[in-house]
Amino acid sequence: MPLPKKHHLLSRYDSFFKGLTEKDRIAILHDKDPDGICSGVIISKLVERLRGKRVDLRLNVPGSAYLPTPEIAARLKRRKINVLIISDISADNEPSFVRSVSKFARIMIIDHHKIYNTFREKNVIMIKPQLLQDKVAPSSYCTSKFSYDLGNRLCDLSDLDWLAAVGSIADIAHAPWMDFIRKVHRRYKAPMRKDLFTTKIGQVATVINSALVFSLNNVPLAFKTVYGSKKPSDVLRSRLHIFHDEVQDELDKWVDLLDRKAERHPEHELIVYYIEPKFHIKSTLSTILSLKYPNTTLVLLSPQGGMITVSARRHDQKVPMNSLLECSVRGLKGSSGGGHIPAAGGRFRRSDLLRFRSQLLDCVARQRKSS
Ligand SMILES: [Mn+2]
Repeated sequence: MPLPKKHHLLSRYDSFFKGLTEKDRIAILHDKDPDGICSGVIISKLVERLRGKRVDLRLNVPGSAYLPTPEIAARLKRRKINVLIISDISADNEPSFVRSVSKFARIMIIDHHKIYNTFREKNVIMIKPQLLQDKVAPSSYCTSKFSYDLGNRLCDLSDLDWLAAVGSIADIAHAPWMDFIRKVHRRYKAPMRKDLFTTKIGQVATVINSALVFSLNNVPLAFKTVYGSKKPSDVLRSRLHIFHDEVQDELDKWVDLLDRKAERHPEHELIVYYIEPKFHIKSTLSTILSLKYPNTTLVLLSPQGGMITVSARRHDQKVPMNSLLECSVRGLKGSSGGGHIPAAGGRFRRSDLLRFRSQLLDCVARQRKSS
């Protein structure tokens, strides 16, 4: 474990969790991908084990947005929440949300995205891997593994090791943790394979992901299923798996269509791919494609209501996808963009598609020149 033994941030983390009582009204707000689900469950189990009572409220950001909204703040207030734990969401990118909730609740942000803001409020704690150590890049220290390592210092979470492994595989954040991943595979009698997504542990990531991609209405079901599962096969045998085949067919279809439909810019090592898929497969599809084209910048676009959402991937990390998207949506009204170096996401209005495309080409050219 690369975490330091002593650190002022760790002591703040410890007192936050040790100070929770059954009288507190605790909410968990987690991201709606496998790492968000697994880390949300790990943290909620930590809360349950420490205070002898489950979290009072589970939430995710609705729709295609990933940052928390004023409606969520209002809902927390209505439900008399006085402790909010946020997992796998860079809530510091929405400081007004954090500040407004901090008026009535203590806040703990556990996340591994880029740092966008820091907080002076005494009742706001933000913990990210890069604030504690520099051995492992934040994008390779997924929130599930991070919250597992953090929580294990306070009470025994070793029965949740498989969730930390699932999150790491799902986020392509396994590389620094191969000893741990091998150990987890041995413990659950799952043979290791080169493609980790095909092992029994990796399949858990795929099954959770397919259910979420099929419909975001499955987020509560996914959380509940994982919370109630003692081992990987419990998830694989659960109702969650019924979404898998249909989503897989749709993914295969768009992988095959790339050759015919995508826009290629070999001089920029760039592929722009506009898709209109049946399910929300864009992020998963870009992850699959980034493993297939590791030395190419992949930008996938798809319409969602009046907006277009973007996924950007670059497996060899030669171009930082978070800054690339931040740059490409600059000045576009109602837009957002950011994330990790190898993987980022964003959105902008449909009417700005051409402007986004030309800004993207400018930004790629500029970033490649400067690197
Ligand atoms: Mn994550």
